[in-house]
Amino acid sequence: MTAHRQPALFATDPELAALVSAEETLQAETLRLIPSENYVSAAVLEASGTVLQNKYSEGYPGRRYYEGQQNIDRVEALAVERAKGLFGVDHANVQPYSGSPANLAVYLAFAKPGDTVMGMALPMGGHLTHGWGVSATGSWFRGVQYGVSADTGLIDYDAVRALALAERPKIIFCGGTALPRTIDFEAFASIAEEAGSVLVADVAHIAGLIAGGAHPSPAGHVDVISTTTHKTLRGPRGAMLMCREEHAKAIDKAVFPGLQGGPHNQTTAGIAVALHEAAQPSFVSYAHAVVANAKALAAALLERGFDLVSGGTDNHLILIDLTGKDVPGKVAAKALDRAGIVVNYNTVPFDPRKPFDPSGIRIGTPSLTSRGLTVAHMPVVADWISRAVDAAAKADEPALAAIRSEVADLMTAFPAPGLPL
Ligand code: DSN
Repeated sequence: MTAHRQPALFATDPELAALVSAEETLQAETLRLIPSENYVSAAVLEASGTVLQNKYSEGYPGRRYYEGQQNIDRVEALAVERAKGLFGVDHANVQPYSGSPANLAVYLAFAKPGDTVMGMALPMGGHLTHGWGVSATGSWFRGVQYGVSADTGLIDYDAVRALALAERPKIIFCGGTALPRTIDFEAFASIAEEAGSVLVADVAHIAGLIAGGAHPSPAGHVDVISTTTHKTLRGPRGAMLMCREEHAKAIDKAVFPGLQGGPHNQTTAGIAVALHEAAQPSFVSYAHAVVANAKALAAALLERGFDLVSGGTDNHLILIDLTGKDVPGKVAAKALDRAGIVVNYNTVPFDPRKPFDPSGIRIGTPSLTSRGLTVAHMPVVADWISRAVDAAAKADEPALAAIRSEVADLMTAFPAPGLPL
């Protein structure tokens, strides 16, 4: 029998262990282009799977409702200090379970049900929790939404200002999930100040780029920074809220006891390790390489006749509008998956198609950069995408299988962090 990476799990529950092994193989052999995914390091993986799992610790370091916090308090304090240092903020709360609960805590801290809140519309690149109708944030609050200009695919800051001044929202969210361009936090700050709104930067997608100096920081411009920890930041699945000192009490109270119970201490440990890694010089190189790869990939896709929302990218993310290719996003995404290239189908701004069957695919470079791929590989990646989309149009399964084999060959030469060789 071959040695197993999780021997105890394999002995206790071979059925589940086999699924974990299969996922390891899938992640190792495929080209993962989902821009919100990444590979955590072996150190983050180890920290996230420790006996810290066994401990309840409602409250905050030094102010808990359970005893036995000698080590847990220090773990959380370490994560908090590292977050403050890395992002240059007064206060950090590392307890939110993930991005949506983090954003809900922001609502709880600064608004009352029925209040007007403002964010980018989901089909324009925003997030569900920025006041979109099907989310609790769009049912319990009155969400007003901005978008991008139809001509440029860019945020029209004059239109955002006009909406904010007309609506005077309690909270304005900037940031989103499908924004290929730099967010102008200073412009949002001046709008929020004029409108009398609390400004929240949801930087979940770009937190690692900010930490590595490859995207301007919202620190000093916004009231609250909300982020997940598992995207470009390369930590475990969790979230953080960071803010000015004046908002610290409101944020902490909203997270606990307002919204959550005991923090997930094993995740806090993983976040602490990820923040330590993100403070190293190598992470600065990583963040800049993510952007360089995305720009090179965008250029290679444009050369191959793809239409990109906003014409390209400034960050880690590319939104491809497939309208001109006559292959809808979902068909393309599923064909790419069969070719070993993992993406997600996505609405594009002003999409005439439905969200579950939209016109676009969303890709990004955080994961491939973590594996060491460089700008020299991006024409190859663009070629695979182009060939796979053509194959999807012709239902050419052998062509997709051929790409899958080429992808696996290259990926085998670039092992992923945290995965078995
Ligand atoms: N699911 C995240 C993403 O893929 O962007 C947003 O919550």
